[in-house]
Order: sequence, then C-alpha cells, then structure tokens
Amino acid sequence: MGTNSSGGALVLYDCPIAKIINGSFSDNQSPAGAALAFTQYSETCSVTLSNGVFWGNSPQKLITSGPSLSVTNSCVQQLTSGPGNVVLSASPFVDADGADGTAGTADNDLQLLANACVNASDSSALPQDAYDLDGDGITAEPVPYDVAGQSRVVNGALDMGAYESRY
Ligand SMILES: [Ca+2]
Ligand SMILES: [Ca+2]
Ligand SMILES: [Ca+2]
Repeated sequence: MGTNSSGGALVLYDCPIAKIINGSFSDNQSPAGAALAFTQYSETCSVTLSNGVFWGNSPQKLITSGPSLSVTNSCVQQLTSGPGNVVLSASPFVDADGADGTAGTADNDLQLLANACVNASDSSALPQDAYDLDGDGITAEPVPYDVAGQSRVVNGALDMGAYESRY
C-alpha cells in the first residue's frame, strides 16, 4: 500500500526488464498508475507480472501506460488480457484495511479468502531458492516459503499473491 505522485506501490525508471512474481497490491493511490508506474520507458522494455493480486488501487486499477507489459495468472480488478488471469468482482483479501479501517497499517490482512485466486497460479514462474531459505543445501528448487514464512505451495497448487492460503 502506498501513496505517491507516480506509482503508488512501485515506480520503474528508464528501461525496466522486470519480473514481479506473486505480489499482492492493495489500496495504492497515485495519479499516474495506481499500483505500478513507468517513467522514461521505451516500448522495447519488458515487464512481466505473474501470479499477482491487484485490488483496490486507484484511480487506475493497475497502470496507465508503460512498456510491453505481460500480466499472467493474476487476479485483477479490470479486464487484462493474458493467459490465466481472473477478473475479480469483490475484494479477494481477508481484510485489506484491517480492524482500524485504514490501509497500510499493521492490522491489515492480505491473505486470500477462498476464491478464484486460490490454487490458480503458475508454480513454474516461482524464482529459484537462490538463498536456500529452507537450509536444505538445494538452491535449484522453487522458493519454499511465502511472505509469511509458510509453505509456498499448499494443496498441490500455487495461489496468486504473496500469501499462500491453507485452502
Ligand atoms: Ca488497517
Ligand atoms: Ca533450498
Ligand atoms: Ca495453494
């Protein structure tokens, strides 16, 4: 969650070649690209969003414009072409602004409700466990944990977003 003049959550400068995998973007506000913005880009740049969840960002739901942008296997609030995307009609999160009703504070819960974002993303997009987070001596395996330190893949299939649900 963020508020910025350009790119509420993230601004990519110059010619980004970026892959953003399993991110959860909620309640970001910016006049230029609510969740993401790009500056000084050219159309030869390439940004891939895979397995993400985007909800409640405003005024634009995702971005206004940018380089070649590929959105795949993500839960989105507006129609986005690309394989595996799911268009949401309600918040996918347990409680995005928490008990205090304010986004971006410690009581927010961006874990997934039982919905179409669960078990519907692409585990082959997960990065390698380069830092051997699970200490098994194997780096040539997918990242084993979600953002909360729980198992990254549960019930045999990867969820969209930063938190893996128990569903
Ligand atoms: Ca809150
Ligand atoms: Ca490992
Ligand atoms: Ca799962």
